[in-house]
Amino acid sequence: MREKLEEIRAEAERVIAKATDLNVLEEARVKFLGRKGMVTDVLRGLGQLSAELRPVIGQAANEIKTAISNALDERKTALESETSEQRAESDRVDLSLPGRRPRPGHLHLTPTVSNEICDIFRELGFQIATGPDVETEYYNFDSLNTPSDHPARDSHDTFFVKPGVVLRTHTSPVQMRVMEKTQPPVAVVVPGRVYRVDYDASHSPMFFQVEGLLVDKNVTFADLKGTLIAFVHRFFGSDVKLRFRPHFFPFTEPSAEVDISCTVCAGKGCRVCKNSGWLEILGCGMVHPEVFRYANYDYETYAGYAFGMGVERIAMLRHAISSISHLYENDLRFLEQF
Ligand code: 2U9
Repeated sequence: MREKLEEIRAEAERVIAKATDLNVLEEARVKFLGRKGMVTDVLRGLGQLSAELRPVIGQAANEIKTAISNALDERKTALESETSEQRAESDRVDLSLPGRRPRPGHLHLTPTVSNEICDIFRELGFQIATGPDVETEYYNFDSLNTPSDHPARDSHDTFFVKPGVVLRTHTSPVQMRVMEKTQPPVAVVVPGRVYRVDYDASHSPMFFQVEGLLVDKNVTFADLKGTLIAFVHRFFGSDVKLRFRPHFFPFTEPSAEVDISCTVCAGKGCRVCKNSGWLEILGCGMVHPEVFRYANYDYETYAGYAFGMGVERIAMLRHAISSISHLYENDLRFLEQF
């Protein structure tokens, strides 16, 4: 019996010393000291021993039980400190590593260009005005001298929200609302989204415009030219030439379209300007007397000029961007260039 106990002790010591994790150690405790364990087995059999042997073997079995229990506790403590050391090592923060710099975001090219345009006109004395994207036909067309049979008012060109209500096709209704509330002198630029049923390489159904309006006494076409020349020279450079071509808009008379000498070939002729040497950048004109009548302005006393430009078009010309879709696809490899 004694020998059997010594064998159990030796095996227990071996198993405990080899245990590399706490689960193996728990299995060893069950195997040797558990309810059906090897030492418990010996203690349970003590009753069958002679009266002389019983206390001797009983004492030896209890000593071995204590020894195995102590060995299990020691090994458990050792394993626990090993795993916490390992964890400390794997969690160690290397303070000497360079930090990860977050990439800063920035404004998209279109609002950047819109802000630049507005800033130039602000320096020239204009104020910024804004208004609703959803407009009445009255403000978008009628008050701007656009007759009800004008092709622009067709549902093939204009998005109708419901009869009499449209997505504005230009920011001009904002100028009309400003005139209704303010007496001259008025000098405003109006940035904002506009909507037209139009979609190809140079047109998007929603795009950004900046329009301007100035009304005062003694305003002439020469003032309009001077302002636009100053704007173009500030935005594109002072060596850029301008050309005013007669045009027609219902809300201005006379009206003109403005071309600049090609920013790519300086007027020599290239693919971008289709060999003409010129690029169309905006429209303008003197405010039509009928528009003043709608605004309750005295057209005998006051005169005014107005202009309008598409922001994406200006951005595309400045950066030689071939398709407006680049400005709407949100590909960071494209956008990060600006
Ligand atoms: C009022 C009176 C007159 C605004 C004007 C243009 C000329 C013009 C186009 C340029 C390219 C629109 O984005 S585009 O398609 N605009 O050519 N806009 S004059 O005239 C006004 C506006 C408001 C009360």
